[in-house]
Amino acid sequence: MSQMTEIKVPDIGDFSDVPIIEIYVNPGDTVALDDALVTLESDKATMDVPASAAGVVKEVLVKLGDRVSEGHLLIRVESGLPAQTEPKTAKTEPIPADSTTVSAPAPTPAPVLVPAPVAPVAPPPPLSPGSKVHASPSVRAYARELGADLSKVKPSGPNGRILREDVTAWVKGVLTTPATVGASLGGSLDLLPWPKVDFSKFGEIEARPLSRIQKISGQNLARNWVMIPAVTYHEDADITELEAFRIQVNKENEKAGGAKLTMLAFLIKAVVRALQTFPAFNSSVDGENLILKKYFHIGFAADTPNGLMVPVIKNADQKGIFEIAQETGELARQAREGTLKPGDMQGAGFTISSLGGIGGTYFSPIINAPEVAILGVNKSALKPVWDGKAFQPRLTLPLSLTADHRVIDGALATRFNVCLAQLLADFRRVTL
Ligand code: CAO
Repeated sequence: MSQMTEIKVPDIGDFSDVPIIEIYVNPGDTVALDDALVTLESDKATMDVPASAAGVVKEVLVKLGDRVSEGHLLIRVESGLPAQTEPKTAKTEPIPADSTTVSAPAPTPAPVLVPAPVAPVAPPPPLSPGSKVHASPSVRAYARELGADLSKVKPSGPNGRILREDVTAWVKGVLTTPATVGASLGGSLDLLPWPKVDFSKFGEIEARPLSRIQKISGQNLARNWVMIPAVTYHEDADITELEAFRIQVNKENEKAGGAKLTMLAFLIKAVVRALQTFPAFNSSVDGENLILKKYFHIGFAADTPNGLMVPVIKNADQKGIFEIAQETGELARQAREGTLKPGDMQGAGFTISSLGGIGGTYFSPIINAPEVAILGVNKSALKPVWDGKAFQPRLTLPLSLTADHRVIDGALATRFNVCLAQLLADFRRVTL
């Protein structure tokens, strides 16, 4: 048999004449026990009045802005369930008047609205000093659940109140804004807009549109720079013997009209060997998992007239150095001519960026996500190296390894560099 329950304002302590600032139900709505029906707000706290019976809302007897006190009839609910004789106390939440944080709700329902020190259930998002956020406890709880910073949410409710939909809209906005993708919802980057300068005020200028490749790689690089906690580790490899060997083989091959060995091809082969020793460098972060790749696809940065491209040598572990040299040359040519196929730029597990043909000493390459490391190489140079008795001229190759610190710490990165330098110093080790 159905029964009508009258839901009234419960005991709200010393307060009276408190305005209703939100009404969550309309006639015909079904409510469950303890669902928030209305929110009251005094100058010190907000409070949800919960449903003391489950059922269908028959009448809403108040409207926004009405002032109510204990015992004021709010809503009639029809239900088959027996009504609770004693209405539950309201859920209260103090409003921080001038604090710098949004307070969490009191851990146990307090019958009064007086703000009490409360233990936050989660680290509260910061508010700018002096600011005041108007939101009901349920909306605050919803925001906390999503990690939304209420001080950043644009309110659309009466008197500047933040509604549940406002929080949802803010979260959606954060998720679809490229600059903040991946940043924690509560800690978006909050960057200043890009400076707008009229350069022509200072002298003659020419506006040249960025190429398509520059735009695409620019977005990737910016994301990788911002999202990866990356550290660059430097090492010098003694390539005196390796370079002598390369020159000797190339001379022999020149006579026979064969292909030319490049330092990049040796580097790819040595890197594959180092990756086999340190599998974490051939991995990707995927949510809670680290994906370790059993294949060895090595990307290499190619400088093209239209911008940077990264072709990939697939299964480099199964290829000889001549084959790798020939393939890098061919892919670099295609990159420069703009004829690379998409498949030729996919699947890399590790990337090498060689500036050795140009110069430089060291640099900090940016990791090509979702990879976790990249090796930068500059121009080899003869350097005096102390052998215990005298300085010897040694051909030294500067290596710059950037690694994702979430996966690779400094000790591991340095071990990788030392291993790579040993492989290059004595290439016979590659076969061990
Ligand atoms: N030290 C000294 N000399 C080197 C060297 C090194 N580390 N690496 C290459 N060289 C020499 C080569 O031996 C070659 O000389 P020879 O013609 O006398 O043999 C000359 O430099 C030119 O080499 P290369 O750069 O044309 O060829 P490569 O195989 O070394 O590199 C490629 C190919 C595609 C990596 C290169 O052409 C390229 O595009 N590099 C730029 C990569 C880049 O832009 N990285 C930055 C990314 S972040 O902005």
